[in-house]
Formats: sequence, structure tokens, C-alpha cells
Amino acid sequence: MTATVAKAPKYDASSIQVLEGLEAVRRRPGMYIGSTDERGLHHLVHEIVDNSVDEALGGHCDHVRITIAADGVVTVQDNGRGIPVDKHPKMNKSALEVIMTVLHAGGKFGGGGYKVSGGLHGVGASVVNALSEWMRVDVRRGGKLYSQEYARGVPTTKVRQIGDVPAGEHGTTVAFKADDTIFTGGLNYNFEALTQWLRETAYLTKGLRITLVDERSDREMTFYFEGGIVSFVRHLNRNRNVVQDRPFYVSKDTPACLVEVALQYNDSYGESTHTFANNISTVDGGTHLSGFKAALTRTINEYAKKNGFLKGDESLSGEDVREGLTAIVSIKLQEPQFEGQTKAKLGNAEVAGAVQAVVNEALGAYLEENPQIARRVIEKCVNASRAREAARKARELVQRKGGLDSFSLPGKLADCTERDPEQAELYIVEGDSAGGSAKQGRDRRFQAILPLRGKILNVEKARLDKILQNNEIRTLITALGTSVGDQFDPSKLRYHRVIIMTDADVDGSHIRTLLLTFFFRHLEQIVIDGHLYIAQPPLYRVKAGKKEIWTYTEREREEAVKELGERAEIQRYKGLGEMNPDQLWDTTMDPTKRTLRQVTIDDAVAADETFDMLMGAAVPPRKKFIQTHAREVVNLDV
Ligand code: 2B7
Repeated sequence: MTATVAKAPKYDASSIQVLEGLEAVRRRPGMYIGSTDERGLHHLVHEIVDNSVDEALGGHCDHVRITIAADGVVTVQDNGRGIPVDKHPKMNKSALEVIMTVLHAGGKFGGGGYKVSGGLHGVGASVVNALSEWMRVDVRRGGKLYSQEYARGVPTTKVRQIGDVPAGEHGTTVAFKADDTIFTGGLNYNFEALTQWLRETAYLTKGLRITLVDERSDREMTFYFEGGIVSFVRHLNRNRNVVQDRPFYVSKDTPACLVEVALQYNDSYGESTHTFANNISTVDGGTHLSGFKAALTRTINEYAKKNGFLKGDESLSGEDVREGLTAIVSIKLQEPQFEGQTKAKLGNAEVAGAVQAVVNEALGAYLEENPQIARRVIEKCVNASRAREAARKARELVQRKGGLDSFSLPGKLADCTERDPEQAELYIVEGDSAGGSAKQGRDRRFQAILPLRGKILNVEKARLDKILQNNEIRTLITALGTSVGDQFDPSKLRYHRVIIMTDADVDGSHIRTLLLTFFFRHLEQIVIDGHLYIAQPPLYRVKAGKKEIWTYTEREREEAVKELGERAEIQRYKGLGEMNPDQLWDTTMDPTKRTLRQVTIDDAVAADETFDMLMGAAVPPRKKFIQTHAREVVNLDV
């Protein structure tokens, strides 16, 4: 495509304003699109696509197609009404040109209806234009094809009619090449990141078909969900056993906002509620979430009482009614206010009451009309409530018997003499024999050893009351000193280094995963505070004469053989039990020589996902990701 060279521009008041606006955007792009890295780059695509989504929300468009070309040009095409091209009376310019060149012009156009494009940044097409070395807009409207081109936001052509289109064809096409003097990291659009966002957008925009074509890698993906957020809920529950076949769904416009809620229970113990305002994911919740929770608790309690599921003054807590719940709460409103550090929490106060009223009414009616589903849901909530009560009693009982507090340290624990948690370490060791070596090899002044026998319970699939029946878990909690559940107090941790030491084989890795799951699920603060570690026993001993080298990787082994000569003897360690106490100390426990991996959580939500994948039923991919791989900490104490 060749750009027509601009004629000398005519400088009037409005064009000077335009230039100043574009200047401001180019000088401080971060203020408008957040950043100029990959996220910022994707932001450009979001801004343009959001305009198509708004057309779809108004019922004027049902397909948008996004193409990423090999040269970095992104083309977005919709079959909406086409941006108006007629003269804007005040500006004396085509409406199209105003929309594409005047900062914040968007708000003045196409009034009425809810706009996702006014969202978090909601800066509009003119900002994308200003940050593009080249842009072109084609409008199909009233049987004609119009077009205009721009360079860094400045028109290089007039809005021209360049042809005809068949009757009934209409829509807008925006093509742009981001300015690589601003996006200095390169125009590397990430297919996965874009599909993730587009999939979510398609769920939230019922009936809109979204196609992403990646010409760089010859990939194409189309998202279309007839059921909108009902499909979203079904998708989230796709690998679960559901309590009701069809999700509950309500959509209602209120003076405060348009409310849409879909929910469906499954037989797990977890909760998965996602909230959105104007298609923006509000991961920190806010007023729409509060309104939803309040309505759910109230409606279910009311129905349960009225129909004799609860005795006397029994009632279900919010947690009880959300056990096994999968829900999407999506609202659209005129002027969303996003709060908090990450701007991921909805602040509009009037929304809480609106969502609450809509859900109260519709869910109440749903329960009345579907007594069989209501019974199943409420029995599930009552079970949850009783289990929670049982867990509380079990904990109290264990505590009274001295089972979870540090006054009754388990017999299997070989404690250290050090009493200052900062100096003390606890090695959790797999099996009695390795435990024996560790006990003999350790420095008993500050190293405690807790041998665990066999596999601990898979905590992903059980509630706390059940988990506390497991002896190995009880022993571990007692040794840690923190208790668990609502009694959990991380400040009582007796050792500031808790080190998981398992064999370098499949069983060892399974036990390690089970332990990690337990820590993530029930003792998360210990992980967050950086107290959890994984020991790194060696894989080989390479020996020649009196010289021996312990190696922890295949590469180190090769190097050791080179160093000691071909006649070196290589011994592979399969289990901790194969090392004698001195060897275990030398290779794995001596603070001046050992390597520990610190376990970190980057993102709790994604941690869930990883553990679900590893341990539980398969669940949906969620938005965040997580690092469960531990960071390397070499010779921590030196
Ligand atoms: C708020 C501004 C940006 N706009 C319209 C009408 C349709 C329309 C648009 C659009 C991106 C890539 C292909 C309204 C709205 C401007 O005013 S923007 N379609 N699509 C779009 O930008 N897609 C419109 C009323 C009557 N006729 C047309």
C-alpha cells in the first residue's frame, strides 16, 4: 500500500489542537496506554477491537476479524454500521477524521448504550493512530467505500470515496502499523495473549464472532459463544460434575447498570467466581461482587428456611453457599470507577444494590420454579456447613488433646536445641531410613528432623476435617507450631527454614508435590514469607582415589569425570537412604555447601491451577499464571 503524500496542511484552530493532542500522546504514551512494552502494544489492539465490540453490544455487528501480518501491520475489520463520514458541523471536518485524530472525541459520538471502549484506559482510536507510523481506515457505508490514511496520527489524505460496495454491505476496517520508535521492543504481538483476551471478550459479548488470523505463523482461531456467559460457566465447569444441568442465568437493565449473572454448582469444594465491568476483568472484585454475594447468601437462606432445610436458628454462611460454585458476574455501566492499586476493583457504590436486587429476585424465582435443583443445591450447602462445623470441632478436639500445639511435639520429631525460629531449620524427610541418616548426620543445635512415612493424603480432594484425620499431616502441623484453618497463626512458626527433602525419583517428586499442595492450600503465608525450601541432594558421586566430587546435574558429572580422569568411579544416588549420615551432611545439609531452592508464589490464582492440574480434577485455565518453580538460592547461609 502506498500512502498519498499530504498536501501542505491548512492550519486552523482545530488542527492546531489536534497536533497538540497527538504530540502529548507521543511524548507520554505510558499515560495513555500504560506502557510501551508488549502489554502496551496489545493495548492498541484492544482499543480498536473495543470499538467493534461496542458496535456488537448495540446489536449492529456480529463479526470482527483481526489479522496480524508478517510486517507487523494489524488489521481489524467489523461488519458494523461503518464510522460516519459526513461533516462534523462544529469541526468542519468529516466525523471519521475527527474520531481518528481528536483526543477523546470518542465520547461525543454514537451516544447511548453501554460502551466497553470507555473502560480502563478507554483512550480511543486517536491514541492508537498517534502511536502508529501508519494507519488506514476504510468505511463501507451507504453503498460506498470511503478511506483515509494517516502517519503518526496526522492525515496524509482527505476522507475520500474510493469505490462502491454491494448493497447491504457495511462496516469499518482499521489497519495500523505501530510506531517502532515508540514500541522499541519490536512489534511482537503474542498470539496466546491475544487469543486469551479475545476468548474472554467473546464470552462476554453474546453472539459476536471473533476471528484472529496470525499470518506470521499461519494460525487462525475463531471464538463464538451463542450462550455468552452461560457458555463461559459451562466452559469453566467442563471437567466437573455439575449439580444442575443448565446454569442459572439472569440479564436485566437497571437505572444503575446492566446486570448479567450466570452460575452453576459442581461437586467440588472450591469456588470460582469471575467478575467483569464493561468487559474488563475485575480480579479484585468490588461492588458488583459484594452485591452478588449478599444476594446469594440471602436468597438461599430464605428458601432453605421456608422449605424446612434448616432447623431452628441454623443458617448458611457465605462460604457455605459458595462451596462448589462457578459464577460469572458481568455488568455494563455508564461511568465505571476502577479502584485500588491495580485498578481491578469496581468502586461504583450504586452497583451493589442493583446487582443484589436483580439476583435476589431472579434466583428466588428460579429456586421456586426448580424445586429439584433447589433441593440439590441446598443439600450441598447444608453439607458444606456441617463439614465446616465438624472441622472446627475436630480441630478443637485435637487441640484440647494437645494434638496441634507445640506442647505435645510428636515423638517422631527429632527437635533441635535452638529455640529462636530465625536460626532453626526443619527438615521434612521422606521415609524412616532416610530420616535415620538425617538424624545422625544433622547439626542438632539448629536442625530438626521430621520423618514422614509413606504418602500423605492428597489434600486437594478433601476438606479440612478429613485432612486433619491424617496422622502425617497432624504431626507436621504440630511440629510447625502454626496450627491451621481459622486458628492458623504464621507468627508461631517454629522454624524459619522448612526444608522438604525427598528422593530424586518419581515417588519423591510425588510426595514433594503433595506437601507443596498442602502448604499452598492451607499454610500459604509460610510460602509467601519465604520459609519453604526444597533440598537438593546430589545425583552422582564421582570418585578417583581419595578425591571425590558430588554432582547435582548430568553436566557437572561430565565435568567431574574430565577432572578426575576416565578411570573415575561413578556412583548414582537414587535415594537419600543410600547415603550414610556423613555423606548426607556433606552434600545436602551442611549450610556452607548445600544448595536450597526457595519455593515462591508469584500468583496465588495460578498456583491453584497448577495444583489442580497436578492433583485434582482438571480445571479451566485462569487468567493469572504462577511460578511454582522455585528460585535458586545457592549457599544460602554463606
Ligand atoms: C465512539 C466512536 C469511536 N463509531 C460510530 C458508528 C459505528 C462505528 C463506530 C466502529 C474498529 C475496527 C474495525 C454510530 C464510535 C464511532 O459512530 S466505530 N463502528 N467500528 C470500529 O471502530 N471498529 C456509528 C451511529 C451510526 N452509524 C455508525
